[in-house]
Amino acid sequence: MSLFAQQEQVATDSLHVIDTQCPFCSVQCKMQVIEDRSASDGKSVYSVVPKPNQASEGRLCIKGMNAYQHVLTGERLLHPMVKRNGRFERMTWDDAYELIVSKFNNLREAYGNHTVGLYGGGSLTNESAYVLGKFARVALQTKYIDYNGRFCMSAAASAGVKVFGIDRGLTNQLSDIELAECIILAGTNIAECQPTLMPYFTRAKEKGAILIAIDPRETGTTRISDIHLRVKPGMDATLANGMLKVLLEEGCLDEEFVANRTTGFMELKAHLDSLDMEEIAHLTGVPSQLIRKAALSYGKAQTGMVFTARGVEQQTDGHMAVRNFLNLVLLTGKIGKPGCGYGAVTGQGNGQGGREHGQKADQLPGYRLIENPEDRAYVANVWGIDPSELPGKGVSAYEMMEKVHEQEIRALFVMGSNPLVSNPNANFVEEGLKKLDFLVVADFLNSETAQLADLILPVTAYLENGGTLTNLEGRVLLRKSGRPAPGEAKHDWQVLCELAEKLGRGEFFPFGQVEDVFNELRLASRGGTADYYGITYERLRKEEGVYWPCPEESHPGAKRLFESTFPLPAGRALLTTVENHLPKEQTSEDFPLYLTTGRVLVHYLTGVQTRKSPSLAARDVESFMEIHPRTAKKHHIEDATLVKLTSKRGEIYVRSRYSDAIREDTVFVPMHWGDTQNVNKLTNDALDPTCKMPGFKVCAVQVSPLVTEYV
Ligand SMILES: Nc1nc2c(c(=O)[nH]1)N[C@H]1C(S)=C(S)[C@@H](COP(=O)(O)OP(=O)(O)OC[C@H]3O[C@@H](n4cnc5c(=O)[nH]c(N)nc54)[C@H](O)[C@@H]3O)O[C@H]1N2
Ligand SMILES: Nc1nc2c(c(=O)[nH]1)N[C@H]1C(S)=C(S)[C@@H](COP(=O)(O)OP(=O)(O)OC[C@H]3O[C@@H](n4cnc5c(=O)[nH]c(N)nc54)[C@H](O)[C@@H]3O)O[C@H]1N2
Ligand code: SF4
Ligand SMILES: [Mo]
Repeated sequence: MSLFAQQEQVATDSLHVIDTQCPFCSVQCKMQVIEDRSASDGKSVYSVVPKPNQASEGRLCIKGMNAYQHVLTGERLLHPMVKRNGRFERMTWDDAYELIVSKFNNLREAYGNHTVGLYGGGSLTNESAYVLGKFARVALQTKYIDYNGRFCMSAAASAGVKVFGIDRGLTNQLSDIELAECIILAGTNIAECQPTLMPYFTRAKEKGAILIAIDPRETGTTRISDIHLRVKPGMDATLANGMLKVLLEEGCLDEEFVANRTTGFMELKAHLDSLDMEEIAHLTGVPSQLIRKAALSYGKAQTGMVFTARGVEQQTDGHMAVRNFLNLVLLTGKIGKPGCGYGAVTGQGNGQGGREHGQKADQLPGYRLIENPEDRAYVANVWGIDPSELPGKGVSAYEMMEKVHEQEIRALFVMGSNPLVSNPNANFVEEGLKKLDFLVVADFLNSETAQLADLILPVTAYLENGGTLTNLEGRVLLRKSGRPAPGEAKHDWQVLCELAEKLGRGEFFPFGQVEDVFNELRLASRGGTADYYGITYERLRKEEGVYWPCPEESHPGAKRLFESTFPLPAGRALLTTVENHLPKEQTSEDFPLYLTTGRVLVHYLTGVQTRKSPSLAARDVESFMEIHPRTAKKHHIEDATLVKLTSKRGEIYVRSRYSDAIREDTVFVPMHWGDTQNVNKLTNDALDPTCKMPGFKVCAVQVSPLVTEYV
C-alpha cells in the first residue's frame, strides 16, 4: 500500500487514534498516532500514519514516524522531584510551588527582581511561550528572559527586520519553490533537517531549475545540487560579495526594482567595485570561476529563491552574512513574485511562533519591542498593568549564562531547553549552573540540565499538550491534545499560571483553558508586526492553518510577502554594504583544523528526545567526527577509532568517520550528544555583535588518536 493510499484511521474500542503533528522540526508534518489495545498480553502496539496537509503533502520522515517512542518509553518525568543530598525525591506540586515561591522571594528580597532568570524554548506552543514572557514581566518583574531560539533564528530574524522590515521565515508559500528557475541553498541541509520538504526541490529540478548549494561538506542536500560551492567555514559573507560583484559586472540587475524599491545601492556598488575576485576566491576557498558560474545562474534566471539556514547564520557575522544573501535577492528583484523570494529555514517546531510572542529579552507579544514606549503602553494595557511596571530589556541566552556565572542571576527557571548541552563553551556554562542558588527545570524527560536542577517539574509532551504552533512558512497550526497527561504532569502554561497565583499575581493569569491564552495573545499581538488577531481556534479547526499577519477574522492571511512594498520608510528594502570578514577564531599551530557542527537525520538537537527513542537511537548510537582521509592520515587517525578533539575551551571523545566529502581543513561533529561527547565543550562563545548569535559553526581544534593502554 502506498503512503498516500493509506486511510485515516477511525477510533474503535481497541483503537485509540490521536490526530497530531510532529514535535520536531519546523515543517510540522501532520500524522495520526494509533494505539492498538487488542493484543492478548494487554500491551499496546503503536503505529503512525502520515496525514495529508499542505506543508508535508502527506509525508513523514523517520523522526516523525518514531516520535511517539520517547513520549511512551516509560522514562517520562511523572512527579515533581526535589534534589536532597544529591538525590532526587518525589514532592507534591503544592510543596514544589511553595519551595519555588520561598526561594524566588528570598532571593528577590536580597538581590532584587532581576536575580531570577527565565529560559524558554522554540518547542513550546505559542500559548506557553506567551505565558512565559508575561510571567517574567508581570509575575516576577524580571528583565532576564531569553530562549534557545537565540542560537537558532536570531541572525536571520534580525537581518529580515533590518532589510525587509519584517521577519517571517519564508516570504512565500512552499508551493512557490517549484516555480523557481534557480535556487540557492546556503548552509542548509534540508535533506536531513526538513526531509519532507525535499520533493519541493526535486520537483523544481525536474522542471529545469538549477540548484546551487553552499556548504563545506557534501550532504544529502548538496548531492542534489548542480553547483556545490565548498566554502571555507565562516566565509559566506565574503562568498556572497563575490557573487554580488559578478552580478554587478555582468549587468544582471533588476534596475527598475533597485531604483523603485530599495535604498543603499550606490554605497553597495562602490564597495563591490573595490573588492578583488581573486582575493575572495582565496579567502573562501572557492575558485572564482565557480563563484561566477553560480552568480550567473541565479542572476540570469527569470525566477529564483534563496534559502539560508544555520551554516550561514550561526557565525559571529551571521547577521551581516544573511544581509549579504538578501542583497542577492534585492539586486535581482527576485522577491514578492511567484517563484521569487527568500527563506530563513526555521529550525524548531515552533521556532517561528516562539520568537514572536515575548520570550526574547527585547520583545513583547506580536514582535513589539520592550524598549518602545508605544509598544509598552499597548501591551501593559492588555495585561492590565501600568507600563512603568514592565521591566526593560534583558540580555541574550548566552549572556544570561554569563550573568549566572557572575551570580547576577541566582535562580534560573528553564522551560523547554537543555542549555547545558546547547550553549557554546559548555564547561563554562556547567560551572555557572552549578553556582546557582536554585535551578528549576520543567521538562518531560530527564535532560542533562534537569540532572543538575534543584527541582524538576514534569510537563506534558506533544501527544498530550494542545495549542498552536507556527511552522516555517508563518502558518499557524492547531495541535490537538490527544491523550491525558501521564502521572502528575501538567501543561507548561498551566504550571506558570498556578505559580503566578502562588506568587500573588494570579489575577493576571486567569486562563482556564489553552484557548483563553490564545485569545489574549491575539489581542496582545493586534496591530503588531506578527499580528494574530484575525486567527481564532474556530478558524484553525476549519482551515488547515492561517498565515500571519492576519489582522481581521475576515483576512485570508498573508501567503506571499512584499508583493508591492516593504514595511520600512518609503516602502523600500535596504541594501547593505558587507565587509569581507574572518571568523573570530582562526586555526593555529596548536589548533590546526576548523571544527564545524550540525545535525544528522535521526537525532534532534541535544538528543534528549531522540536518544530515548529506540528505533532512532539504534541508527546512530554515538557521536562521530567526519574527517577527510588525507587529513586523518596527517594526524595519525585511523577510520572508526576513538579520537580526542581539543579546543582552547575543552576536550571531547568521539569516533572518527572517514569522508572525502568534507574539506581537508575542516572536521564536522554533530551536536546531539552530552557529557564527554558534548561538542559545545569545544565551541567558541564569541557572539555576533548585533543579534548575539554564537559562532557555533567555526572554531579551531586539534585532533589526536585516543591511545588506550592495556595492562
Ligand atoms: N535531523 C534533524 N533535523 C533538524 C534538527 C535536528 O537537530 N536534527 N534541528 C532543527 C533545528 S532547531 C534547526 S535550527 C535546523 C537546522 O538546519 P540546518 O541549518 O540545515 O542544519 P545544520 O546541520 O546545523 O547546518 C546546515 C549545514 O551547514 C553546513 N555548514 C557548516 N558550516 C558552514 C559554513 O560556514 N557555511 C555554510 N554555508 N555552511 C556551513 C553544515 O555542513 C550543514 O550541512 O534543523 C531542524 N531540523
Ligand atoms: N554546537 C552547536 N550547538 C547548537 C547548535 C548547533 O548547530 N551547533 N544549534 C543550536 C540550535 S539551532 C538550537 S535550536 C539549540 C537547541 O537547544 P536546546 O533547546 O537545548 O535543545 P533541545 O534538545 O530541543 O532541548 C529541549 C529540551 O526541552 C524538552 N522539551 C521539548 N518540548 C518541550 C515542551 O513542550 N515543554 C517543555 N517544558 N520541555 C520540552 C526536551 O525534552 C529537551 O530536554 O541548540 C543550539 N546549539
Ligand atoms: S522531523 Fe520535521 S520533517 Fe520529519 S516528520 Fe517531523 S516535522 Fe516532518
Ligand atoms: Mo534551531
